Amino acid sequence: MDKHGLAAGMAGHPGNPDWTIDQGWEHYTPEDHAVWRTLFERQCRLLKDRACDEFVAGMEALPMGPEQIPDFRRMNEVLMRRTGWQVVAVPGLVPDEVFFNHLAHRRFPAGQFIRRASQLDYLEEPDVFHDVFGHVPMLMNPVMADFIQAYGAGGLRAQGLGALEQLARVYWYTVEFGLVEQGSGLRIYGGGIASSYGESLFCLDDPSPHRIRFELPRVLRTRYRIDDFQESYFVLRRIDDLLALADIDFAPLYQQAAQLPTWLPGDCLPQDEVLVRGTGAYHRARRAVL
Ligand code: HBI
Ligand code: FE
Repeated sequence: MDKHGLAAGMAGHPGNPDWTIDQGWEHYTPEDHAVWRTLFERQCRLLKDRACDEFVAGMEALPMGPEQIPDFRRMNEVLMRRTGWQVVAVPGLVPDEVFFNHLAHRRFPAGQFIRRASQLDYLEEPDVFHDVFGHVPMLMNPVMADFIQAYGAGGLRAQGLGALEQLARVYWYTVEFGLVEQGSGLRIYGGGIASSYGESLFCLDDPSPHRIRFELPRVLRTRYRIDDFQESYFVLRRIDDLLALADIDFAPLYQQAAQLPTWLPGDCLPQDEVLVRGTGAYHRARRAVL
């Protein structure tokens, strides 16, 4: 089981070693494009004052609109020119090794399928809306582009050190669920939030989650949720802070972190720079239900 709590390749191993498949853009049905349109229009309305400037700029520069699911061939022409990245289609989650290898070579594995109209808000595996709407606009930003490649290269090294779990936490609390200070408030840059209606509201508006300053040693030891909204969000001062992360040799930090206990997703520590202390009410209510 990988960190999504799923067996990678639920959609089936496509046969070739890097798990890529043809997007088969011509085979998307009108229903598929209609689901894309619904999700795209709803998220664009919601993200107006919530997404960070870099996300908005990336989106505006991409051939991506509500009409239809983007054709990766067209989108990659723009993306490649901007940051040297390309999106490759995969059937769903792929094994860690394959995932890190793609990222290290500036290939972003994107789910080829799109969710059903009946499951707009909950998704087991990243689909094309999560990956392309959620992640690609930030891949147009040179700092994020370098960071994710460094993350991929680091992942290949981390495997040798048995530190994948720690490194996955960094990805989770930045690329997936990261917030950044901008203007007079907090803004979204994580693709897992940007592609989620509920979490785009929850992470900024709900009194329940903590908003804590991103510190690498802290995040390396903080576990995360895969089944629900996050209990804490970690906040960068600016997107460029990711560059410093891309240059760090994580190895010594893994060693230190590995000797120490992990922290729970909802912990708020004395040494934390707490921007917003959450009430935790949302998750407490859910635990009561389970
Ligand atoms: N990790 N091992 C692995 N495999 C994936 O397919 C994968 C992942 N982490 C994150 C992730 N996919 C999704 O967030 C995609 O959006 C990239
Ligand atoms: Fe993702």
